[in-house]
Amino acid sequence: PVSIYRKDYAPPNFWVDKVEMGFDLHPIRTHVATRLFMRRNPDRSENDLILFGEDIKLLQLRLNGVDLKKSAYRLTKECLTIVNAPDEVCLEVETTIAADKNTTMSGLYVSNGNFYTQCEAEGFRKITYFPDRPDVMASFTVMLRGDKDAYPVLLSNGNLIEQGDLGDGRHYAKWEDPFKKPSYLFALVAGKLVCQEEKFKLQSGRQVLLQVWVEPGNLDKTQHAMDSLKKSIRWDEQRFGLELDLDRFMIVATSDFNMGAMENKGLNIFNTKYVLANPRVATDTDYAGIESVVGHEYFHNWTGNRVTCRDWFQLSLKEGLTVFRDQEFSGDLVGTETGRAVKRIEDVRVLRQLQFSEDAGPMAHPVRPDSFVEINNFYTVTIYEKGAEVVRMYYTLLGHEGFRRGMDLYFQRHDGQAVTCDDFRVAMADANGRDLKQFERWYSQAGTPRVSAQGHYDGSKKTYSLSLTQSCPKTAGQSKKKPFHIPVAFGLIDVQGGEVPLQLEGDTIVARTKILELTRESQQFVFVNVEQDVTPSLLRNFSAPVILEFEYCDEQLAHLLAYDSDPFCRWEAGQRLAMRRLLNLVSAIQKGVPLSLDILFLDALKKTLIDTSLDPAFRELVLTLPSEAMIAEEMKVADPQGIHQARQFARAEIAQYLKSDLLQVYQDNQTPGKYSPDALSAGKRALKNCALAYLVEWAEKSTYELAYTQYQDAENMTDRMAALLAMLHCSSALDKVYRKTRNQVLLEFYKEFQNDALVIDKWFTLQATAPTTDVTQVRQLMQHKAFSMGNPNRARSLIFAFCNANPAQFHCADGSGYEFWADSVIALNKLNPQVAARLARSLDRWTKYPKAQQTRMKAALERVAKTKSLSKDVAEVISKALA
Ligand code: HT7
Ligand code: ZN
Repeated sequence: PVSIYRKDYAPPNFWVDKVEMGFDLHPIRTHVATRLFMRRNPDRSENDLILFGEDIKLLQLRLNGVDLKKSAYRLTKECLTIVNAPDEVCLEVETTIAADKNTTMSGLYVSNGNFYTQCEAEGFRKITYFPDRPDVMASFTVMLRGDKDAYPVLLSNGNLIEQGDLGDGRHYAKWEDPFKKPSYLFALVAGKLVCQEEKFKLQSGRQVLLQVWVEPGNLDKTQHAMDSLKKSIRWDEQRFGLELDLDRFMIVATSDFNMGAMENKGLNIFNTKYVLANPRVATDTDYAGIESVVGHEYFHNWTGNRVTCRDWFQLSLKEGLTVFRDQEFSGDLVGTETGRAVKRIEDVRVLRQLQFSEDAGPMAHPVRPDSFVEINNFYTVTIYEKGAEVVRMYYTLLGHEGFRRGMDLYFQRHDGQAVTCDDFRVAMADANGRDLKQFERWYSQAGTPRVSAQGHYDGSKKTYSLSLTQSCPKTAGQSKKKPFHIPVAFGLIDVQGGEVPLQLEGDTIVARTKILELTRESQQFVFVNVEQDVTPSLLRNFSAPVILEFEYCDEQLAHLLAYDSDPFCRWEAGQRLAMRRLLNLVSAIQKGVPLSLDILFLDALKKTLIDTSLDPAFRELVLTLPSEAMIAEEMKVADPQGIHQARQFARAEIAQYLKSDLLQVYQDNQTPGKYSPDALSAGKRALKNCALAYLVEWAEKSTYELAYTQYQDAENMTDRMAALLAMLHCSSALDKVYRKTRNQVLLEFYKEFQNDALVIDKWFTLQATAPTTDVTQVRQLMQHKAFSMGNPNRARSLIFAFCNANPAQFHCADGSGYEFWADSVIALNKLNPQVAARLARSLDRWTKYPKAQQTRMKAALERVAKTKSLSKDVAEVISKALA
């Protein structure tokens, strides 16, 4: 595959000032007439006008009013070049699109008879020939024409300036976007849709119109998205002084979508998963997801749209920053300090499980990549989640006000521009008079740094010395790494569990938490006036995306779990205790020696479980053991079956030891009355359902029936799903006895929700991830009438869920899981390369498994590599895995 390099960036030869587009919508043949007003870029000496186009039919080209002869331009599969174009150009382009044949969900496509577009990253070129690159920003006017019955609703970016009848059963709508934008933010939607709308007053007093558009029948599921949108608008005003710049803001939901949502200017298009909710069909997690994704897309209006990316290598400029903003939004909305910490822990869990693994695998790349083959493969956890951690480090280093100063300067300097990650870093530095040059390495160096810490207490001097040493493993193309600028938030806990005031040698400031700045390979920090021996609390609030090594003994970890004032470190101590034991259990399983869990650990869990002064959501997090994927990450050679067995053993032991406490917690955390997705109620449900999941491990009729009763009586989907999950995923000896009931329940559930696609997705996932579901059963589920490979949500709910979240079955010894994976990647490749490439990544870490499994995985990878007409999306992932 051909790589594109960041170092080769050059500005365009021509700028586009204005775009006028006319669409005659028809599923088989949509006609698009575009008029582009362009002018030569005085900074470039080349005269060729380069436009990109893909999978469209060119009908006509007219330059400054004259039809262009074939000899005046070059046309390839991907590019239209007008040789020696004049300084001022008005280019008229006519194209046609077969939207009904477009299964890629990029460009213009049809879903349930409606038209939608997805132009990020390079989908606009599937609509018309255009300099489809983010540094070309233009103003757009769009005329939509279509059949009135088939497409009663016609939407595009900006303001509706005209609409009317065309006769012959057709009508039109004309839209004008008052802001210049790159083509990736273009959108149109047309079809049979209905909306919930509200007028909303901005803080400035200006009134705006907010709309949430859905397919008919879904209006009972839009309130939460609307509420989330209003909260987002208010939050950006209050936290960053950023106002909605349009008079109208629309959200449209579609069930066919490659990702979560898209921030098209004024016309956000969403996957239904992140819009539709009511208590009957959506869980607490769904509600939280909607709030954060609605926020995320809305926040892009400033971080992404008003200030955009110069080129796609700078993707994290908008994505990392916007994820940071949506994380802060969700944290602020919870309103309590522990609530905020719970959100932080959840975010860190995702980062560690997915991004650390990406950074250690063949697709490792810096937050600002140096090259790519297919940009769609770079919408990764590194760009998004690690990118957000990088932004969070500015926040930690500069403080709340300092960060705000940096943001203000960034907008002051760059509003209306397409810029780079460096521009953002320089704004942060300049606004605060700080030198952040070394910080640049967070953008340029891939891999997860390791920080190893050592502490020494000197009773005679009353000092505590902390030594920190950093290193970073090599990654593809980067064998030697330079030291990072790492903020290490640090505290000390005394024997009574109290916080020790921190004073650095030679410093007068005393603080409870100190932000230590590790910039060299090794540094020492000496704290004075430390009256007694202490336990260090390191990397508070997870102040940097690093792996922290410190030789804690079990007693120290139990002490931190009980007393640390930093909830993140408190939770982390519990995870370390658990991980140590889980790894020992795996090793015991491999050696065939008896398994056991110790009282120190079980008591530490018990203390947290029964401590009603703690937030229920926090207790749930502590009680949740590290996932199978996390355990695998800690092992040199992963053993999926051993890991599953070890984790199940630990769960059963914990269930036995905490028997009566779990029952008590289960009873104490019921949430009767009207459902509310607020953090406290959701936290109670999470803890109650965590207790239930442990309780079914007793392998006793009484607790299994508790789950069954909860399933039958549940008044919301959170409790229903949790009960189903407990019944389906427990590994207890009652499994056989209850198989019939479970199958019956699954059938009934399907019947009840068969018309609700998002619930049926859950139904597939539940089965795909059950420890008893093997490859054969997944293949059978693919034959179910409700399964469709062409719908990304459905493919994810079954195929991805099995390959990524059922490791013990997916990695079964005969390699049939890998055969299934290869078949699925090949089938998806024909329909939707972006989705296929995501699935292709399930074998990224194939070298981490035992030799025999490696051989089978390699064979599967090679089979995919040899497939005819392999998309560059899939080819890039597979070739990196095999490199
Ligand atoms: N900025 C959006 C990215 C996106 C996307 C990228 C490639 C292919 C399809 C896509 N759909 C949405 C979403 C976001 O980060 O807000
Ligand atoms: Zn985004």
